[in-house]
Amino acid sequence: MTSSSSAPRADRRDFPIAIIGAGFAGIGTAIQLKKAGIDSFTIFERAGEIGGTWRDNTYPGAACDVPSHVYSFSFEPKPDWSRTFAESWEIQEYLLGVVEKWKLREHMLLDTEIVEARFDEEEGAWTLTTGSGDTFRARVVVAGAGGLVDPSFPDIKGIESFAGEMIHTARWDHDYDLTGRRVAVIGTGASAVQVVPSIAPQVETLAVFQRTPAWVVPKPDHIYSEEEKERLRRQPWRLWLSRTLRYWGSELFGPLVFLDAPRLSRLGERMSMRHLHQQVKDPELRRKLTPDFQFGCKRILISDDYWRSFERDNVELVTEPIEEIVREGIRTRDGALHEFDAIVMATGFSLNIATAPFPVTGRDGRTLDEVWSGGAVAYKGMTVSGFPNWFILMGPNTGPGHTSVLVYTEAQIQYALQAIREIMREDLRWVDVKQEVQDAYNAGIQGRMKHMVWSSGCSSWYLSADGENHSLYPGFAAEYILRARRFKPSEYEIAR
Ligand code: N01
Repeated sequence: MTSSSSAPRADRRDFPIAIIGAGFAGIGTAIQLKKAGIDSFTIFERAGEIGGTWRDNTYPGAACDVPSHVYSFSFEPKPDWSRTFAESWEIQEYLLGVVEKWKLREHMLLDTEIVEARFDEEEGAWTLTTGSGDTFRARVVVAGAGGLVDPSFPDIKGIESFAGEMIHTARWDHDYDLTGRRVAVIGTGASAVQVVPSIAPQVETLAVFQRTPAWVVPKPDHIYSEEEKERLRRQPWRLWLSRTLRYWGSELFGPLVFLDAPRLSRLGERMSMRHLHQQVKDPELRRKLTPDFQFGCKRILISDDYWRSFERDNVELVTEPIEEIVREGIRTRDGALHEFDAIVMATGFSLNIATAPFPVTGRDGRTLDEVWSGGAVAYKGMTVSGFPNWFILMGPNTGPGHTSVLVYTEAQIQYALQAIREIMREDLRWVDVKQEVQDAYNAGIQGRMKHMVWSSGCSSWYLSADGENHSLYPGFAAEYILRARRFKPSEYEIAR
């Protein structure tokens, strides 16, 4: 950093690299840079601790709905996960352990938010400005700021007038005790299916406000015994096999989840309906919980205890639309007032994939938000024409609907690493993806979208206001990995 005295050693080197964000993406990049012998990087993290999603989402029941043997770094396998679908705290512990092991803290500036980035073509460097006004010069930026970060509060009339406790799932208030309280949960997405069954036994009453029911499938969870963990520790091939089988298993079933193929979707719908029948006895309740959109159009949820929660005497499903939030609670459109001590917002996140994380100014003074005003687009989800030496992780059209996001992230890290090596080896000033290369790639991606189930007519956070999908990758993870496996200088404009 040119002005801060607390800068780590990275800025004394002649090839400073900035990593933005200390979640899975940023930590994975740092490890791979270290492995490649490149030490001149700094990780900027706006929060006071590493972990991203797994630091922020600590609501009761928070867990990953992807098995941990694949939802972990392939290069940092962990044989002793306590269960198939690890809880949030265990994933956070894993990340903390990895950070210690690779001594990444000495590269890290916590509580340091980047608020602006500006590229200098002559110098071939980015100037990053922090919230406190310090500046940092980086030859390359790897942006791993995350896609689902900032909690989204719904635009409900009177939301500020509620006199009780309002908690968002992604910013859980652990000091507030829900025991014996009258609680509402708004939302029925991936966070809600975890928090509802976890708090239901503790609260006096729980009302779940559902706008759209979701397809829910069984969760094949399993607690690993000490013997199993020991076997995985002693015989690493077992862990590798478990990861490999889970990865290819999700690829095999991928089309059921992402293709707009009604016959395939019906298989999923039947499985989910069977699950619903096993969990809920009341036919009227089942009707209310049954989605009317195609399987996979919105994110498929995995739970063995969400639907079952509605069988409890203290849990109610409210399908009447919310009219307004008032001092005492929630008024529904039929005029009924539902009184609560606390409202839990399980209403998701602003989609940070689709916008620049902060003002980013590239060549010719153009900003990323201007360039993305018609929708976020990046070559292979990573590089944007006009923004040289800037690599995005978990960027546009790289989210999976069917498998671990980390397999995509690892491919992106390798791509960025190849580019960094090329820039260093050839002493390049900058590399900037050619506009025509990016356009052709994006045309292919958007062309395939019409065959994807996400475009089959439901509304979801996957889609932008104009109905385009700039979030998910329309295909198999293996195909994305193949496409991202090589950084090709010929696809880039190069300045020496
Ligand atoms: O949020 P969501 P989430 N009135 O946006 C409802 C990841 N994740 O936090 O469907 C009433 O999915 C909204 O209703 P509708 C995962 O990628 C991963 O649950 O729009 N309701 C919906 O039901 C996931 O997709 C894990 O009609 C309102 C809910 O709020 C993403 O995070 C775990 C409303 C929001 O659902 C987001 O999941 C958890 C209103 N005004 C999350 N506004 C893993 O296990 C919104 N809703 C990896």
